[in-house]
Amino acid sequence: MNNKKVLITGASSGIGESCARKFAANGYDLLLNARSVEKLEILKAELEANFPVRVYLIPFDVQDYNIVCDKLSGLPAEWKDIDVLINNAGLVYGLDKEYEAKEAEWRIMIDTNICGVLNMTQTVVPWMIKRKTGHIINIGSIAGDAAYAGGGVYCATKAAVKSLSDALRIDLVNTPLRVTNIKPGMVETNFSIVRFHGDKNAADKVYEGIEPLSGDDIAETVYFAASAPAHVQIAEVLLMPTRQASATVVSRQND
Ligand code: 8X3
Repeated sequence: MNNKKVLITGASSGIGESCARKFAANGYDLLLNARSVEKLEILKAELEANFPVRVYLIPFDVQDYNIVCDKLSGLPAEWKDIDVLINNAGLVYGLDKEYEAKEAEWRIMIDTNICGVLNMTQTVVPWMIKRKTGHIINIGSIAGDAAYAGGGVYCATKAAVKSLSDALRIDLVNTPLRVTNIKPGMVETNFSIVRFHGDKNAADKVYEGIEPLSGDDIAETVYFAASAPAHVQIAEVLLMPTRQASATVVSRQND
């Protein structure tokens, strides 16, 4: 135990779940958020069995401002002392052309990937300012640096995460708080399975002939940023597989 607390959104799978394991292994108490409480309960049992840490579950959808405010303001006082906020919850739907993307899908991407980050930030950062300590780590994407075909809305949401991170860093410059934007390239999680609406074959093709990053690879970098000395602010990290050079340039073994 190190008496520090981390809040992770989207903690029931992928990068969020890996971050939960990494921070638990380093003695952080954990506030874990996701939509599904069942998966969180399994993770909580595993973490508390393996590490001397406490886990508090906060299952809700980050899309809704009122729900986020309500659930977080109802936390017991000691759990409001959040040292690290990892805004990880995010998703992608489809590879449709921008003018053909389905409204219900692009709205969920915008509401989760952008509004979700804002909802959490607006609630937690004032508490951090009051305590004069805190680190906001946003999970952006290589997709926020340059758009790609069929990625219009997803790329736009991750470009927004970069702008929100940069502006927050400026807004907090006269405080001890730090802001980091982690921008992964190809990471094999359920990301592509969700993109292709559960079509595992389509998802597997994305990573064919290349060794993608894992959620654990990203968690290492997130933890590196969080554990840097207090005077060091890692503003951004862009990381990708060795055989990836940009969002669209990838070398596959069978090329
Ligand atoms: C995920 C990166 O390029 O697969 O955020 O969309 S990409």
